[in-house]
Amino acid sequence: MDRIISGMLTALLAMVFATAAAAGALPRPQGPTVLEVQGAIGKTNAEGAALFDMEMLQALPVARLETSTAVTDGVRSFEGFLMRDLLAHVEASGNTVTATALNNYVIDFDAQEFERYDVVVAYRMDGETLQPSDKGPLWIVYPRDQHTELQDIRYDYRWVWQLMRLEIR
Ligand SMILES: Nc1nc2c(c(=O)[nH]1)N[C@H]1C(S)=C(S)[C@@H](COP(=O)(O)O)O[C@H]1N2
Ligand SMILES: [Mo]
Repeated sequence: MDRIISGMLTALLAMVFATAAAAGALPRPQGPTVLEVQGAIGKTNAEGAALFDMEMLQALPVARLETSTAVTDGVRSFEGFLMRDLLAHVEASGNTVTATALNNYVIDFDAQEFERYDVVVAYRMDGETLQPSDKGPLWIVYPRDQHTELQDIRYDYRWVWQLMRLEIR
């Protein structure tokens, strides 16, 4: 009898853990939140949102990009994560991504763009952590030198610096 009950308990616990995994709880950030993702996402760690501290963002696969920019001199070397990796990580399912920056700059992206191009959300430039006083802590950077069609004013305004929020619709 004891054995049957303990077997049932084990099965019940397994179901509870499987449900928690499927609901996709992300760990809570331990440090200050630097990025908030909201909207059509399958994984959250707060009410309707996925919050990330810098450590969580740096745990994503590291993406490196060498390119010139529209606002700095010469070729810069960026380090961060791919936008599409972040969107997959939170199980984003919308077609439009709205980015908001600390200075209240807001712009919409077609989510397909992040499949077509290796768009990087950078936290380092030339080995230095991006500071909020200079494009940081997060800067959306496009592989501008790798694709001539990205060397265009329509893309320059998508290089959102001081990124703080993404909303998926
Ligand atoms: N956070 C933030 N990112 C931004 C902007 C802004 O005002 N705030 N301006 C955009 C625009 S309109 C352009 S053309 C490029 C370059 O802006 P700049 O020429 O003012 O440096 O950055 C884009 N990213
Ligand atoms: Mo601009």
